[in-house]
Amino acid sequence: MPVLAEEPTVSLPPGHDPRLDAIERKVRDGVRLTEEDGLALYETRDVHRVLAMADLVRRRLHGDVAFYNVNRHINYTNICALSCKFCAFHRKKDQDGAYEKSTEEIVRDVQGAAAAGATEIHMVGGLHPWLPFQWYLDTLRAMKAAVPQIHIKAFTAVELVHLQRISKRGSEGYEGMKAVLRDLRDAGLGSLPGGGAEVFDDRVHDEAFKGKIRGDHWLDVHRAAHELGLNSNATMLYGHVERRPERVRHMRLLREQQDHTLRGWAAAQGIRADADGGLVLTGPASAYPRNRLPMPGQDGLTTGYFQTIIPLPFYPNESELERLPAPTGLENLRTLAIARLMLDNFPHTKAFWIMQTLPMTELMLGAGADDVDGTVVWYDITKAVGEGNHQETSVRDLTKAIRDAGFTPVERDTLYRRVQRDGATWRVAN
Ligand code: V47
Repeated sequence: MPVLAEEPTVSLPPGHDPRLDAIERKVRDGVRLTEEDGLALYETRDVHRVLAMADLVRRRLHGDVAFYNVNRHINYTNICALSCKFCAFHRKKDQDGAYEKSTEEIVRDVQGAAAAGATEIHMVGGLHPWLPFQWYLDTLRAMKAAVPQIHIKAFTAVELVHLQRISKRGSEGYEGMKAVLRDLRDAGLGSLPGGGAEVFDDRVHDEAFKGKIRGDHWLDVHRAAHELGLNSNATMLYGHVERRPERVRHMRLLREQQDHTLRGWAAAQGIRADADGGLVLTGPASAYPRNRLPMPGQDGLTTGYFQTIIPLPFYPNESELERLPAPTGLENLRTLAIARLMLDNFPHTKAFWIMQTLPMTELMLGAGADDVDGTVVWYDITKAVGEGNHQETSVRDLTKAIRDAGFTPVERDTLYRRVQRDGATWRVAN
């Protein structure tokens, strides 16, 4: 008798994971999730239920709106005193491909961006070994003088610590950082991007980006910015040498800092903290008698705050960690959804389309993301698709992707205010 070939294994549907029942109740009731809950969301086979919970939260906050902006990234130099293992962007001074842009070139970029209708410049770079602090102030002033309306979101916490050092305020600690930020703000800095956070963990730090500031220092820089009224974002670079519990802890640390930052605002809004001082902004509507989310200019808002979490999947290509596999699409979706669920006091969750790709971004809009970032992009740091660094999409393509995913596109400025536009001319809507 012929031997029958073995039945191919069929992967069974995930079935019911009872751990998710209690988590879902918490999400529905607006009760904060623990780190253990966060890990359960990572471990469960029922990833679709995780995505659905994140979608519930996202719709409570933003309905079917998905935000995008018209922006331009400027990387003023790739010359960097550091050599982080995950980074394929940095160069040493005499290395092939090293560059630094002059203030004049940057101003031309800003003018070009404004002519194309950009509302925002996102400007970051390496830790340049000899540009003086004055160059940064002069460059910001020149950018603003050329296009006063443009919002400059610039300098990661890592660069800001470098600027503190070169401005000779390194020995002044936290107050020195505030003085640096005050000078930059007065020269035209509008907010801080979320880069340089990586994963807040000392083991991961020492293995993958030794030399960079540690997590507590990154958080201090953002706290100083918030105290000065500057808003900021936060990233999490995952899928390299970190483990899932370290990601969940990273989210918890960001959430705790935001609790402190928004305490005064929440009291003015009649929002009650939980027994541990946690401010959950993702619960049912009845818990928010006035505003659910902070917005610039609101009563009782005297500080800046974290606006959005941006989970960044690791791209191994050309980095020292090239041997590692990039995270899978499913892991990216799951991580985005968990960030939405854990960061219950962050107004926004961004699927940065440049790094997630546009098709994945469409899926992410139904899994917790409410923002896709910008259109006018010349992006140097990672390449998700194709060759070269010209990674631009038109408003038409971006809004089509948002609509195809079943959402309503809304243009925002850097501070998430709605934008009214007539060609390249724009203003913040009332
Ligand atoms: O800080 C570097 C990351 C970040 C790799 O605030 C890498 O709105 C993946 O922070 N694979 C810069 N990631 C990007 C960033 C950002 C992007 C979009 C919007 C905002 C915002 C911020 O890119 C770096 C680092 O964490 N990065 N190398 C890599 N190989």
